[in-house]
Amino acid sequence: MRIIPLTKDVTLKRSIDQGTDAQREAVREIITSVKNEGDQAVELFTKKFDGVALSSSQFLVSKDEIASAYNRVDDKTIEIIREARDNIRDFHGRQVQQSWMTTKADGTILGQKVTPLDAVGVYVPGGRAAYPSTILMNVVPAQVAGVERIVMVSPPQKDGTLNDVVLVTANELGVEEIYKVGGAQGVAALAYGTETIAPVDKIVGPGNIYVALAKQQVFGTVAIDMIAGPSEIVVLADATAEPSYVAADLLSQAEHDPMASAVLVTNSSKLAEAVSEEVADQLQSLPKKDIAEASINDYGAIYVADSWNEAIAAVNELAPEHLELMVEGPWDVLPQIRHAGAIFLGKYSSEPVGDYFAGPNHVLPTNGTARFSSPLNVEDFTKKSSIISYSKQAIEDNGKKISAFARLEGLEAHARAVEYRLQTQSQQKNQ
Ligand code: HSO
Ligand code: ZN
Repeated sequence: MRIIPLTKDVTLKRSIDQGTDAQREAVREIITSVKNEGDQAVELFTKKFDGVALSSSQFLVSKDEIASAYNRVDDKTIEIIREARDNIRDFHGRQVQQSWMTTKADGTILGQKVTPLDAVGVYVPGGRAAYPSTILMNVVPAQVAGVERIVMVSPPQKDGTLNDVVLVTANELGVEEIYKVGGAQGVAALAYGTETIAPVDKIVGPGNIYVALAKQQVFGTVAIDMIAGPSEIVVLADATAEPSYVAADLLSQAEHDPMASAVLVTNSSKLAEAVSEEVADQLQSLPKKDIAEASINDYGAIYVADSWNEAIAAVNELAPEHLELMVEGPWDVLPQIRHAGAIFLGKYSSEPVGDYFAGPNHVLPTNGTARFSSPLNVEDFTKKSSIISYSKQAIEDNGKKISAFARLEGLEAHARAVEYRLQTQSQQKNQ
């Protein structure tokens, strides 16, 4: 791994696929067809892109399909999924926001009413990227928020089925509406609805470039989550860190994607050397060696800082998706960290602990967006309404100010609407 002296202008080499004009145009056409022709268009695109002829009556996964998936997934796996689900539920349960009201001395009541979204669609990618952990991370917060209708869509395999573990995970969450529909056509079906798929209010979940572009294009008709870039990890380590742990954690994210970025920031050149060697060693035996190696070579780096303060500044500059603090006193460092999607403290908090099991969400801001955004959370599946109940006393005390404000903006009807309330009963009758 490259060892680079830390200079002031440290950047995490990142790249996100923005798509080409041709891809954007292709997605636009797919969306328009689904919007206009519904199921018929979805059938056509499923045949064309997934290579399987499903009629719309076969889109919905049946109870039999779920039952048969259970036959091929072992009990241990199901137990682990359940335990992870429960941990994630527990954590997200703490995020629930209550509606609130406040009463003023003049009798005015103001408040904020929190309401879950009615319907949410979760996109689950096909193939090897159909991560059951990601299903948990997207569905659980929606359920905790109180969303009544949660729909999953996922591209069918060539034999017209979905991955067994995907079905089992969905069932363990109680998701009953699962459609074997994917790609841009799946996103369009969720956004506009078809004869068999009722539209949703928000679409979340990862997908390939066509899915990402489709989500961007239906945004406004529905809400969407953030468009995630390749995985990122920054390890901030001092001389006390265990090199094999640091290397293993860097590789854990490098194996996600050739464009994933794994970076070590340290003030110890001894550690830098040791981690560099460990990474090279550990790489050799990884099944996904090619991917991890490409990521490490093209996007990986070890930065050696002259001072600890410079190291911290670099981390904040990078604003990584995942940050590990493998330092002697991680809790003392925490207050200095301003920008990171998830922060892992101490040598036992390996990043995959958060990917699967601890409870916090693994859908995190990438590409420097941790500067201004947060992990996927319960609030993402709710919205708020303001509550205003003005009292007679309050309108009498403040009405003139309000109508004056309205006239300041040249809005006479606004002013009069308020002034109607200021007139006595008899005045109103005489008008
Ligand atoms: N580290 C990935 C999430 C993931 N890892 C899913 C394993 N499965 C992005 O945060
Ligand atoms: Zn991961």
